[in-house]
Amino acid sequence: SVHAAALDTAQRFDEPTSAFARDAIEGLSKQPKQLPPKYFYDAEGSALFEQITGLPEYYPTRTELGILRQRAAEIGAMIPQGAALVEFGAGSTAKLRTLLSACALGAYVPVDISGDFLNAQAAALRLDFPELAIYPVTADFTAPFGLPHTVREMPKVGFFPGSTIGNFEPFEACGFLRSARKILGPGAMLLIGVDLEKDDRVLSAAYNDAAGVTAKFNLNVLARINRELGGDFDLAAFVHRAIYNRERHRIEMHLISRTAQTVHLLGRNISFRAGESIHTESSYKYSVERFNALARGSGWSPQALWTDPDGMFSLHALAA
Ligand code: AVJ
Repeated sequence: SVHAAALDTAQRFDEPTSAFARDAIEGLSKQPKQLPPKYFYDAEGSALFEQITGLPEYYPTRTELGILRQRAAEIGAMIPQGAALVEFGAGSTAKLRTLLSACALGAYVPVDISGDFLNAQAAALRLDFPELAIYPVTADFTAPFGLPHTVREMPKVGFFPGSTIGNFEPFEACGFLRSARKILGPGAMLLIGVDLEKDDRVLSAAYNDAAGVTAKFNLNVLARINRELGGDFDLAAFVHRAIYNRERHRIEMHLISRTAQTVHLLGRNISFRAGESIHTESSYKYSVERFNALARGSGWSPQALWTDPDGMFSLHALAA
């Protein structure tokens, strides 16, 4: 029946859904169980994340935007005229708009796995920046991809805000930085947002908000497995938990099974003990020193650094 399900999967699913199916089965077969955080972001999950960014406890988004706005002139001055800005994973455009207003770009190259999202974002940007050349690239930015030929002669500036790098294991973060340096080429610069280590209570509150939006966001990955892969997760049978693991410098999000239960997915039986966890996300936090060491170890030279007055979040300029 496992074989039949695999065949069925190959026939019924498009390529992204098949990848989701493979990763879900693989992660849920591990001990301890896990799911990759990139699957949080379907339409429902992206809307929930947008809501998270406006929560009083969730400081990263507003703090990074504050740094960009406060330091826009300084940051803009570091971006060469006519540069191509390559954004790894195009999200909300508020941060980008701040940059656009502070420098004279030759082109904007958003790179994202969702082509639909890229096109909608490009259309919205064109209204406000009609002169800006936009060349969207539909690709998984964690793997090597080519830049459009139209930007070949332009200076390159990578943009990776939001502390998305925090979702990578340290070895993956190093791999990403190396690959970004190769993609952007010699003489490039990388502007990257990195969340900083801080008081446990502040970190805990940011991932255990009082309104329960983060819990919904976390549980949505199970809802998505049900919707797209035909699983039968009972969402009420799992509870959201986020803890700060100080030894490993990371917030861990888990979904804890309330009871002993068996879930069915693509012909498999997935059994849970009462209290058993699915590890759904790690969000690594860095000190400035540890991030600079990671950057140097990945071939980059730290050039400039900006933080907010409370030292909550950092924005780094690295040179290739
Ligand atoms: C988008 C990865 C930066 O780790 O803070 C927010 C995702 N998870 N609340 C983060 C997230 C739970 C977020 N990143």
